[in-house]
Amino acid sequence: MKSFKWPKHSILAFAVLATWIKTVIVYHTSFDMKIENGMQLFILCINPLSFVLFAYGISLFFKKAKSRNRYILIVSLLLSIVLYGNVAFYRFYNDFITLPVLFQTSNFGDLGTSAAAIVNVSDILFFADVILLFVLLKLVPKFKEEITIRKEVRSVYFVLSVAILLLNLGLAETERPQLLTRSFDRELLVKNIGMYNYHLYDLYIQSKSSAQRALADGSELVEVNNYIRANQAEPNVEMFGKYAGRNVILVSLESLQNFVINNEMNGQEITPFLNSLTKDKDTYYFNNFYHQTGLGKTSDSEFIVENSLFGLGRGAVFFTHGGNTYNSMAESLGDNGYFTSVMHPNNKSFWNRDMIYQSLSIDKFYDVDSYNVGEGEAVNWGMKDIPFFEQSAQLMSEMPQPFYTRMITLTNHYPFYLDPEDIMIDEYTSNSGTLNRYFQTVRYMDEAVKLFFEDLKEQGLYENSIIVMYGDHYGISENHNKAMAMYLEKDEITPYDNALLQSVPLFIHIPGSNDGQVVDEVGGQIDIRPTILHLLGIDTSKDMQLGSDLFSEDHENLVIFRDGRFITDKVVYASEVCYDRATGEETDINACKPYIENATAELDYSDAIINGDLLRFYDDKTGNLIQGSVK
Ligand code: GP9
Ligand code: MN
Repeated sequence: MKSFKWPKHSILAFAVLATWIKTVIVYHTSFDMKIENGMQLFILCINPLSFVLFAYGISLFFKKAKSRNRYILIVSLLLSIVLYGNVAFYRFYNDFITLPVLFQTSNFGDLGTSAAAIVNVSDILFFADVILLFVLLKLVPKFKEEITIRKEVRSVYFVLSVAILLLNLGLAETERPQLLTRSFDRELLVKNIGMYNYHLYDLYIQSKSSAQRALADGSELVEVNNYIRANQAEPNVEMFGKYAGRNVILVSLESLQNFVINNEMNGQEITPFLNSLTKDKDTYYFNNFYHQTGLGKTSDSEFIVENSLFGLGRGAVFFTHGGNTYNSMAESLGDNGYFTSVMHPNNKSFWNRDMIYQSLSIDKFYDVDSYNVGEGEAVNWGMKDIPFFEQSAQLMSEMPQPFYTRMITLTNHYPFYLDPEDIMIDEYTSNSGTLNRYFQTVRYMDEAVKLFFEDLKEQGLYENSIIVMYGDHYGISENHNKAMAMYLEKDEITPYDNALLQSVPLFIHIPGSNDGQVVDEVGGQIDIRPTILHLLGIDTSKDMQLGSDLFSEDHENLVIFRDGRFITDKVVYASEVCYDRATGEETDINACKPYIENATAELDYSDAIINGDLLRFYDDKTGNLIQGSVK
C-alpha cells in the first residue's frame, strides 16, 4: 500500500461513491420499485447523490484528520443504518419507514417474533462499505494526515451538490407534477427524491404537525363544540333507522363529474346505466351535490366522507395527520357491529392509506395484494374497474355481515387511457386530448358499475345492502376550459361556471325502497357520513362533524369548498365575487356575506381539530370534553 499515492480527497470520494453506489444497488435488490422508463431509471440512479455529497461534505470543515475521519465513518454508519432499517422494515411491511411508525410501538408487536425471519447473516453486506472504510482509515497512513482545504474548493463542492439536488427535483417534477405539495406515496417519493431526502422531507412534515399538536389543549374544542351543537340538523324521523342492519357499500367513482350524467357526446350516451338510476324507483340521485377536496384529491374525499370534516388547505391530511385520533364513520359502524373495510387495488402505501386506515379504525384494507391482476387487466394507474368489481363482490361474499366497505375505482383516472377492447364510444374532438378521452373512460366506468350490480345480485348481497356512489373530485381541470366551453356550448368558462362544474353525482341506491327521486338539495361530501349513519339508525348527535344529514329538514342548502368558495340555492361565491346562481350575473356582495363568515368559521374549525389533534380531548360516547389530559 505504501507505493500507491492516494489522491488528496480519496477518503471523502470513496465514502461518497460507496454510499451512492450501494444505495442504488439496494434500491434494485431489496425494494420492489416499478421503473417504467429510462427517465425514471436515471432519476433513481442520481437521487441519493445530492444528500450523500452534502452529508459527507461537512467533513471538509474539520481541521483535524482524526475528527474528520471519525465524522465520515459515523455518517457512513448512520446512512447504512437508515438504508438497512428500511430494507428490514420493507421485508415485513412492504413499505418505507415514516417517523410516526417508529413511535407507534404497537406496529412492531408482530415484529419481535419474526425478527429472525427478517434479518439474515448475509445482511452484514449492507455494511460492507462501512467496514472497508474503517479498514482503510486504520491502515493507510496518508488518511491520518491533515489536509488544508481552500474555501473555493468547499464552495464549488456545495454548489455542485445543490445543483444535483435541483436537477433531481426538476426531473422529478416533470415525472410527477406536484410530488412534494401533494406528497402522495412513499414509494413515489423514494423513487423520485431518494431515500435520504425522503426522510428529511418526512421529518419536516412530521415535526411541523407535532409542534402544532403539542401546543394544543382541549380548550379550543369548547368553541368548536358550541358551534357544531348550535348548527346540528335533526335527523328526518321517517328515514332514521329505516334501513338499520343493511350492509353499506360506498363506491368512490374516480374523477366522475356530474356534467356527464344525462348528457350526450356526439349523440352517444356517456353513462347509460347511471342515467337509468336517476329515474330508478330505488335510487335517490342528488344532482346538486359537490366535491370538497383540495390537493389530497381521492384521499381528501375519503377523509371528508369518513370524518365529516374538511381536508387541509395545503398538502394531504392523509399524510400530514395520519396518526391523529378520529371518530370516523368506520369507527361508528364498527361500534355498531359492522365489519369495516376499504377495497382499492393499488399499492397500500399510496396516500399513506395503510397508516391512516388504522387511525380511522378500518378493520381490513383489501389493497392490490388482495386481487389477482391478470394479463391485460390493468390500465392507467392499476387494475381495471370491471375485474376489480367482480373480484370485490366475491370478496364481499366472504365478509362477516353486516359490513361496511368503501370501494375506490381507478380506471377513470387522468390521463384517461383505455385498451382498445374497452372502448365503447368515440373520442370527443376538441383541442384537449384529456377531455376527448375522458368520455370514453367514464363510459367504461358506467359499464363497470352496471356489471357490479349484477355481481352483487349473483353473490346474494344486493337486496340486503345500500349502495352509495359518488364522484371523488373533478376529472377535468381548468387547464381544459377551452375544450369544456366548446363541449358545453358556452363562450367561455367563468369562475361561476367553474364552481358549478365541481358538481359530482351522488347516488344512494336502496334496493326495495321504492322511494327513488331526484333530490336538488345543495350538499357536499361532508354530508355523506351523517346521512348514511342516520339511515342505519345510528345517532350522531354527539359527533364532531361539520356536515349534516341530506334528508334532514334542517339541512341547509349550502356547500363550502376547501378554498373558501361556496354555493347555495341562490348564490355562487367564487373569485371573491358573489354571483346570482340563476343568471350567473354578478350580484350584491351582501347576498353572500353571511355565508362568507360561515365558510371561514367552518374551515377554521376543521383545521383547528386536525392541526391540534383535538379529538383526543373528546369523548364521543358521552360528548364530554377531556380537558387538559392527553390521550
Ligand atoms: C390512487 C387513487 C388515485 O390510489 O386513489 O388518486 P388521485 O390521484 O385521484 O388522488
Ligand atoms: Mn381520485
